[in-house]
Amino acid sequence: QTLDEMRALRDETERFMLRYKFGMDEVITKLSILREEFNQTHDYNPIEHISSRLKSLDSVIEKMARKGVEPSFDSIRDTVTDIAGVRVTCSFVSDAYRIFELLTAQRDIRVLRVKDYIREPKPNGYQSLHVIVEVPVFLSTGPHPVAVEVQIRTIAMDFWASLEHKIYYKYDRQVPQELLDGLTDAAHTAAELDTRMERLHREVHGAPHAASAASAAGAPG
Ligand code: 0O2
Repeated sequence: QTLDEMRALRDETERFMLRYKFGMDEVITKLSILREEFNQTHDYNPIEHISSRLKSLDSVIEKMARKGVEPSFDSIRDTVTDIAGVRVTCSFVSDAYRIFELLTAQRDIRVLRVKDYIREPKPNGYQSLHVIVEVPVFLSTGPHPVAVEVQIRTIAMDFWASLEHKIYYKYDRQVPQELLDGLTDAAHTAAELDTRMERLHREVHGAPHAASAASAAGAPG
């Protein structure tokens, strides 16, 4: 490869990744607007915290290798749908579904995939509502659709997931069974806490019952 070809590949890679950052920024703006508007109009804040991360190129390549797919810009676009990731932490389960509905109902948002691990937790107890949305990013060359993974969860779910994630990496993915059992047990405790907090919240505010993503308007799968 010539030096010019290498430079061209580097530039194209940077452009490719930058689009995901822009997509992420669009989604964060949408969520921040909802959060601010809720605060102002309803004097209530369903969103506790919004965080985001762009997957590193190394992690993208590692994921492609794990999936056994030859990396190209097209194959990465189709295979790695969580290059841009936004995490929304809500107080209550009903808030998580509410944010999901409000975001996915927006006309420039296209829902590509929904995984409702709140309704159906993973065997280890992991709970979270995942939605991959496609959002248009307006560049000088015109609109470009970008996929962004949004993870919506409660504080209790987030607390559990962050500890589990740390343990998983501390043991290099080989966590002793006893610890795994302890984590699953803790996940059940977290879910129970969410149910109790939701009930108390409803008594105070008369908030609606928790729905599920499957019943939310316009959400496929
Ligand atoms: P990181 O380091 O958070 O980025 P896919 O992306 O479709 O190939 P998968 O597993 O089908 O992979 O997607 P899924 O189930 O929607 O999960 C993707 C992300 O959810 C993970 O990203 C984690 O952030 C989170 N997640 C899923 N399962 C667990 C779990 O058991 N524990 C914790 N703590 N987080 C989980 P990454 O890229 O794996 O990791």
